[in-house]
Amino acid sequence: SNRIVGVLAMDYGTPRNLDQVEEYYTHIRRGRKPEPELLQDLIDRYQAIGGVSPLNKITDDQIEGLGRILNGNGDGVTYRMYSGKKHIAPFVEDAVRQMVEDGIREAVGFVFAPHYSTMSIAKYIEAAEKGVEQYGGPRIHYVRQWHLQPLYLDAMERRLRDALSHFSEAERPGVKVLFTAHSLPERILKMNDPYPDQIRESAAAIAQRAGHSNWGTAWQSAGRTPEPWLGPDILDVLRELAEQGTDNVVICPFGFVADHLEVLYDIDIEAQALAKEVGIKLVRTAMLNADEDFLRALATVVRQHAAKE
Ligand code: FEC
Repeated sequence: SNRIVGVLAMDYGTPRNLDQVEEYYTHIRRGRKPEPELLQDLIDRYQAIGGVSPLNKITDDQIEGLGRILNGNGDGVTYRMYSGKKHIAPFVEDAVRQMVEDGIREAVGFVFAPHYSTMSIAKYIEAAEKGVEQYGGPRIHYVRQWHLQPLYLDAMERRLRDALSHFSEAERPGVKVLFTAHSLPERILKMNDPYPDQIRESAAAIAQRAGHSNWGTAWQSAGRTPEPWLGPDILDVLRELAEQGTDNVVICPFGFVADHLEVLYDIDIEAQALAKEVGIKLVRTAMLNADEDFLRALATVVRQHAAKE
């Protein structure tokens, strides 16, 4: 058949160069310009990871690879890929407009983040629906979460086993595995947000697959705002583990899929520096990036949602 399905692949977005950091940060803060100190602090973090985040390139590679897999099995559907970013152009709304211009009538929308929150995934969906209203279509089926997709769990299990292999067999049962995701303002708890439960259940599933019972969860990268954020923060957990005599830790930042600032700086620079200071050997699991095993997980999710029509 000639069925054409648009695929709206949404991600956070990152500045393409240091000159774009202010405009990007202002968008994240919903139009409020950051104070000069906050801006400089963010520029310093980008500089510490080489001046620019690899996120744009990785997202492009993911979308290309996903399109190749989706269109490679001759299921009679042609999938057209669209990239929409949350905080930098091309924005989610721009991608929706492009779909309309291309004559796309039905689409699947998903976000490159596994867990659902009213303060994360729901915001992407709102942006897309704003575009749908403004430009007149298409009809979009949204993937709200994919944190328990079996191929995703397999892919994470593989990376967790690799990380654990950096420790001797004798050490391994004592290695504390910490699954981390982006913190959110604590007020999500009052809204009965599913995010904390989804973090817990997917962490449990991955730990179980890897046969590792010594694990916990922690939050990372809390925003620099006055309101309280979900804790415990990963840095506090590392300090506490060191005090209790734990020498070996694996951090699995499974709330993210790519090597970007929140991983390359917050874990690889900030958390590593603290680990060194308190005498912990810290290994991070590899990110999924554009690896085939991960893209197959996403392709499965997209096909399932496309079949809903
Ligand atoms: O450039 C890069 O490589 C980094 C990209 C990046 C990703 C990312 C993921 C998530 N965020 C989430 C929530 C928030 C909330 C605030 C917030 C602030 C920032 C700032 C930068 C930033 N985030 Fe982000 N986040 C990335 C980058 N994020 C830069 C601003 C400086 C700072 O506070 O550190 C707070 C907003 C406010 O101030 O009011 C809330 C969530 C995710 C994971 C899900 C997703 O990918 O969408 C949730 C990648």
